[in-house]
Amino acid sequence: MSNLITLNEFIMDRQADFTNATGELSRILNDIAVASKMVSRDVRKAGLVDHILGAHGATNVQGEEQQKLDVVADEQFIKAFRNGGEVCGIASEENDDFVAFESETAKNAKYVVLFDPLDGSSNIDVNVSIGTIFSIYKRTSAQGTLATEEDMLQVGTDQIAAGYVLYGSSTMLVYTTGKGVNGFTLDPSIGEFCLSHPNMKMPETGRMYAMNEGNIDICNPGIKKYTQYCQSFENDKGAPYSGRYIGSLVADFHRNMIKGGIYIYPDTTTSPEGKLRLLYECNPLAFIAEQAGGLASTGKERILDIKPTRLHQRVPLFIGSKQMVEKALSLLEY
Ligand code: P6P
Repeated sequence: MSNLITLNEFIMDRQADFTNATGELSRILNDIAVASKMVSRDVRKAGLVDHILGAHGATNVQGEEQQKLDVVADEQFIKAFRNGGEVCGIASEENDDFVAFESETAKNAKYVVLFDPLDGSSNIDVNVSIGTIFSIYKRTSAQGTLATEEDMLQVGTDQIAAGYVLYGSSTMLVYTTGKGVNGFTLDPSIGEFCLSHPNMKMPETGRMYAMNEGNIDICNPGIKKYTQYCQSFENDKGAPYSGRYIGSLVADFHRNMIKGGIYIYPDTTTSPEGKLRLLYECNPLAFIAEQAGGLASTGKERILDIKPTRLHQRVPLFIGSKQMVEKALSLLEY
């Protein structure tokens, strides 16, 4: 037990990594950790407390029916950022517009956070892993003023930090501040996230591909060629890969971080921009993937290079082990 390192201890130890560190970012990461513990508690009892289960009735900006747990998680994170005093504004999948916090403390804060409070919510009722994804930027607007939409529409390479929480067989928080990727597992007996996966590296290759193959005939023909390559005996492994698609991006991405693999959600004839959102799904996971030695692309360009134009804009996503992403991209037909 003596080598137990809690998230809080780790963040404080690493504070020196940030030039002119004055603790704000550390406090934001801790605010995220506390909110994640609350969401984990609610997720773990989702099957029991019917006031959570079932559609909230409202639909979010994506036109998707909001599951009550989505809304609960969204409110949990917004409360943590509003009360934490280090964030001047947020953008979330569950909110049509961004939110600029109006207190004097918040208006003087330096950071904005973009997040998907509970990705994979369609899995809530079937008890499959779901996740939170977050991305932190320095504001571009002047301190002392309300946050602006421009603060939210920053290119992915300007992220200060990014991470995800996976509510799976255990609850894990994985994040980067641009100096590698580290994973923490929640120990419910002490209520602390503990360092369990130091310096995570995504294997250069793997044997698992994750894609909704129901889309195979309405996306780039090169993707069908790639899945056939994966399923053949003539591929780089001399044996078929395994298809593993959970339908929960964070769960599929985390498995690929550990075992190697690729996740593909392409543009299709019905969704010409793809399905996943650039700001609070693709950018944070792309930052983590690259920090761990992986790749993240739309098929045409690096995810992190895209200049956002809309809060909820969607992009195609090829993300995972370097060699697998490169192979998939090499087969695309334009
Ligand atoms: P489909 C969940 O809604 C999500 O955003 C990702 O977590 C997941 O990988 C994907 O969409 C599933 O989409 O179209 O395959 O059901």
